[in-house]
Amino acid sequence: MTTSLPKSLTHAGVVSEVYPKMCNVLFDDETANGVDKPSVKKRLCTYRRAQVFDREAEWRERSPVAPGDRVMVTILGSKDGVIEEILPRKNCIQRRAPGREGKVLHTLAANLDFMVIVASLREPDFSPGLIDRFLIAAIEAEIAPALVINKMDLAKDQSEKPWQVYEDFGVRCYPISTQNSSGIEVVQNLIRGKTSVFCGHSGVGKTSLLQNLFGEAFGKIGKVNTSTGKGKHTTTVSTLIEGPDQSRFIDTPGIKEFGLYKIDPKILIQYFPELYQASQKGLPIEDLPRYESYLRIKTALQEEGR
Ligand SMILES: Nc1nc2c(ncn2[C@@H]2O[C@H](COP(=O)(O)OP(=O)(O)OP(=O)(O)O)[C@@H](O)[C@H]2O)c(=O)[nH]1
Ligand SMILES: [Mg+2]
Repeated sequence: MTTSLPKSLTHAGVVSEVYPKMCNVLFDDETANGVDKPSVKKRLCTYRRAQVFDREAEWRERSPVAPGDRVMVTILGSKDGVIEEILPRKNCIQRRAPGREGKVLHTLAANLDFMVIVASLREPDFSPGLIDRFLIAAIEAEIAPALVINKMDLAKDQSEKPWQVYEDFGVRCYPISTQNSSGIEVVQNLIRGKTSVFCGHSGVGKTSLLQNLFGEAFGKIGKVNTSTGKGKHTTTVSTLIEGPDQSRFIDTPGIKEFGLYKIDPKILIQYFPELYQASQKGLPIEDLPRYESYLRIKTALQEEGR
């Protein structure tokens, strides 16, 4: 939408956290508040739903803004603001909103350069199903992915490498431990100067990794349930944090399901590069490691009618 307000009253920023009907915005320029107003880096902003929703859209977004969205804000009072405009997204990661009927989307994060898929070797066990779905979403949104395997300190045997299949078809894989800081530096170099989203199951150590990379405490770190090996959904709101060298990180809450949308099951195989290549060469694909996962996702997409 276009705004009729004078340009000097609106200021550019990036959405850092989204709450029902409100979100926090980090401003590009802390001094943009005017001479008579105190300089505030972060403001809680409201959005006028009717103004920012696209009524024509087939799919409705659970919330019209997502962490990483670029917005124009009118400053109100000393601490608050109103979002006047959401700038077009370069890309985004979206899933079907869980527990919602109809065509409702949840945008996990927007305007990304990089996706760090975090898994753990154990506690919780390495789980390829969600990794496959995140990789599909990354290919679809044209965001470069990397797979970080945390909790390597829990390895019983150094040859344990459940991520081999991903490495074999070209995904960059980084075994690390936030507990003894091994492998952290490589990840740090990888994300320097970029906007990266950190995603994966609850309890794999996303927040621990970000605190380790960032060298600062923000957000909470939870315990993993010792009997089920599951995380406790400690991070509840996606949070964008500004780091050094203009890097930005988005910590996301651990998710249980990632319902893909708008992916045609007929061409799903193209999102599994090793299966696709084999099929193009007329080779059997049924024995390849990710074939079962491919079938499961294909069936789910067919049942959902996309
Ligand atoms: N052994 C071991 N434990 C770790 C490591 N990294 C994190 N943990 C532990 O794993 C648990 C979960 O860590 P979090 O950082 O809260 O995990 P998360 O992925 O942010 O979880 P959610 O916010 O629920 O999605 C905590 O008890 C951490 O101390 C590691 O490298 N090794
Ligand atoms: Mg967390």
